[in-house]
Amino acid sequence: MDTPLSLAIQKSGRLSERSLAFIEACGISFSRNKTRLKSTAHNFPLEILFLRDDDIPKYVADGVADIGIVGENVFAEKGEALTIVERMGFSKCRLSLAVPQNVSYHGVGDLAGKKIATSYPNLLSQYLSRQGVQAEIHEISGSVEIAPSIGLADAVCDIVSSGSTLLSNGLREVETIFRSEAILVSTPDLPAAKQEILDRLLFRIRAALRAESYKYVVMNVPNAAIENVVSLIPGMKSPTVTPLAETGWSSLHSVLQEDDFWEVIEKLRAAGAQGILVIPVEKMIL
Ligand code: PRT
Ligand code: ZN
Repeated sequence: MDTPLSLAIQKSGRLSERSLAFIEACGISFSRNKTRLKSTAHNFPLEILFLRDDDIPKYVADGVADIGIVGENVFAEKGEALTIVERMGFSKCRLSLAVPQNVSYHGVGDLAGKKIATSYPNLLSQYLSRQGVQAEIHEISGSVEIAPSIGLADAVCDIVSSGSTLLSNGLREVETIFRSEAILVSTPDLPAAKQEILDRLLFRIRAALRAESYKYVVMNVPNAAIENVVSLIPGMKSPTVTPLAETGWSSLHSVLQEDDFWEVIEKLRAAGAQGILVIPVEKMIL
């Protein structure tokens, strides 16, 4: 048996569920004992370590884990020399500056000399120095958003997703300084045998990622409209066209990208397509 590749994921929190779903989508199964830090997969040379997200970059850098799934915000803040192997497309959020709603704001220069509370002192200080603004960074580890209301800071720099936390704390988002999503990171110098396992894992991850952004569509099209309908379907190779029992009609099968899905469906209907079936794609291997 190969020495397994070790993957660090968040033990419990916003990244955990989707990280586990990816392992499952890769066809990898393991039993989990919630009190244990480590599990070994039954059907793939993979060991899974369950950690706090903040610790993942360092554990990977130190070689305790070979790869890890972590928020890009945490990765960039920690500054460890790791390779970003894949962007995972979930847990999208941004790191933003926010000020109390009743304070006027004309630009980042207004923050000069002010006190800004954050859990991301490195990303914030890099941003402020790029902007040529000097401010006092007050590092706190949690509940950053209450800092202005208790007089601890004039502004905050915190993770925002829907914006409702800022709103309910009387704050207004004024600058986005970093955009983040979950990423897969690796030590830059994996031994060849482990790199080979990572390549196998990546092949599966990419098939699952690709599948997420596509739908399989089946529709009935009058033969006279086939050429027009086909010209409306972007990407992939040409669609499959098979005759229906009813003369003059064909069934057309293709894949559509999620992004422009509805626009394409509307155009297909206008061009004469009927009985359109939309089916999720489980894996897509090119
Ligand atoms: O216990 P552990 O240290 O492992 O977890 P944690 O509590 O430090 O992290 P966790 O689970 O909260 O977040 C893990 C990662 O999820 C973050 O590093 C981000 O990459 C990503 N992520 C995505 C978010 C959010 N969305 C998010 N909304 N992380 C935090 N938030 C918080 C934010 O701090 C703020 O308090 O949610 C609030 C804002 O949300 P909205 O929707 O009100 O704007
Ligand atoms: Zn954390």
